[in-house]
Amino acid sequence: MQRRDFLKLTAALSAAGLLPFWSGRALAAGRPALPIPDLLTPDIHGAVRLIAQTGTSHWNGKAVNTWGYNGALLGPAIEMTRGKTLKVLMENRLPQATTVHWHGLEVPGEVDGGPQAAIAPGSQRTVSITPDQPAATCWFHPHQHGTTGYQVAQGLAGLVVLRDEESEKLLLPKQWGVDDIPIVLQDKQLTAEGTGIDYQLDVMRAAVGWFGNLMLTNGVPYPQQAVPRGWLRLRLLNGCNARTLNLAASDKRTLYVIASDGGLLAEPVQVETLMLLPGERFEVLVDASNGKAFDLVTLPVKQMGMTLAPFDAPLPVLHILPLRVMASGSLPDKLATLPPLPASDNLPGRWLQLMMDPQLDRLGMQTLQQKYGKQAMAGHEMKGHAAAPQSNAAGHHHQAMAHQQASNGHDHAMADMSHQSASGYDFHNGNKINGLAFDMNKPMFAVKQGQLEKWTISGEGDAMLHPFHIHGTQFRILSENGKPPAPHRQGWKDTVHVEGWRSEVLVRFNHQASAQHAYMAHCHLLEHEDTGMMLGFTVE
Ligand SMILES: [Cu+2]
Repeated sequence: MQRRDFLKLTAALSAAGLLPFWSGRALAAGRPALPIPDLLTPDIHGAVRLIAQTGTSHWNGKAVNTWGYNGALLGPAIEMTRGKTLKVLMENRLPQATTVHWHGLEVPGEVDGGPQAAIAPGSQRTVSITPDQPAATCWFHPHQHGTTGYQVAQGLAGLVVLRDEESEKLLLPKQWGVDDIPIVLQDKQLTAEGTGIDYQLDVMRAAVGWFGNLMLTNGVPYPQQAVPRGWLRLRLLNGCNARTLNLAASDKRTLYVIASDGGLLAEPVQVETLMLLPGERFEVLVDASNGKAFDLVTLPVKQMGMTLAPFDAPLPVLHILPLRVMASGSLPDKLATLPPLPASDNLPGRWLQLMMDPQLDRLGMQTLQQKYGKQAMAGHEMKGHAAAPQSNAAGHHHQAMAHQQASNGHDHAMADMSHQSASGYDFHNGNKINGLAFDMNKPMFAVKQGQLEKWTISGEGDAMLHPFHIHGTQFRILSENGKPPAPHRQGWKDTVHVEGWRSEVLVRFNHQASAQHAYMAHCHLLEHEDTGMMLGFTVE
């Protein structure tokens, strides 16, 4: 038997709970195996089929109605190759309209799957994707305006594994599900009976996002994975609606970050903890050659609503158990050639001011504190009025609009705190960009195809996290929340951290997007997006 086949067999046995005698003792009884999504490769016509459907998942011994692609929950990992056209035949067997957005892929607007590309229940849609960008771990998920958060929470999300010639030449671990391990991380909230996903888009979630107390890794709580000894490659996706994750190894072993959203970094970056915002991907290599078992854990974060148990302490999300078989991948010193950042002084610029309606901000925080107590506030004070933005005092001098917004919030809040209830307020357009809630019929601006631009995204005026995502591009971060980006965030990215301050990115759009199929730029905290913090733009 070839070693490759043996490893595959080992993985298959491990998944089936039938490990060989020499490793069987090591796996803890009762802990589920990590489900590995199928790698979906094109048929002889260069096509794959993606069916959005309903199904049943089992958590805590109860059957729960969930949604998935080609299955009951989540989806396959679709393999794509740079320069090769892949046809995706999509079918909607859900009771409501949905779209399939290719998050991170640079594809034309009509392929991108934004809110204008709705597929009605019972209908089909086919797109042709010819990726022309470096190898990367991307993903696909619904982008139906107003219900994106709901549909993702029901279980709709899958990975895209984009390959190219250069990256295949590297000796990185590349045996799917053996030493190249996809990891989709999501939190969920189940109903009190435990038989349904308890999704709510109310004033509290519109402000802080939907969150839950059940943490899932590829759809199961705290699974285990037997691995060969040596280098492991973890393809990490934060697929949470709103929750930031802060990953580490339980024994603090080094994580070697090799890729961000849009592909390989120039060289590996060593970190002990790795923050992933909602929608972000990173690939890390971990050295498992000492044969010792360890956990991948998520550490507590300071994000409103996300501090509650079990996230108030390091929470294990995956138990990793090295076997006696040796792995064959390695960690190269050099990974990819990234173009140097061009001078950005004379580039066309755009200013995107993220705004939360002060009333939404206040009512949302108020409800959060009433429901869950002070420990849910992540250190933000509710002194009977909207939270004072703590980290952005300086911003008010620079940005009149944000200042106005913030101070209005305070006055307003003080005036009607006592007689305003969350029930009488319509929050559905409570989140905005440049003063406007998302309007599907009005692209906000037009960008010239191929033109490099500098976009500044500002979160001045509120204290919330805004993981900001732009369609149709992989960009470079010039500054992130007023600071130079961390080394592992200096490569290709499609999501940038905005929190109380401003971030600058260098964007270019190589494909066109018409008004009928505009590209989106939005907060990837899905409840902010669904309540208006999104804009459409064209590329001509
Ligand atoms: Cu946001």
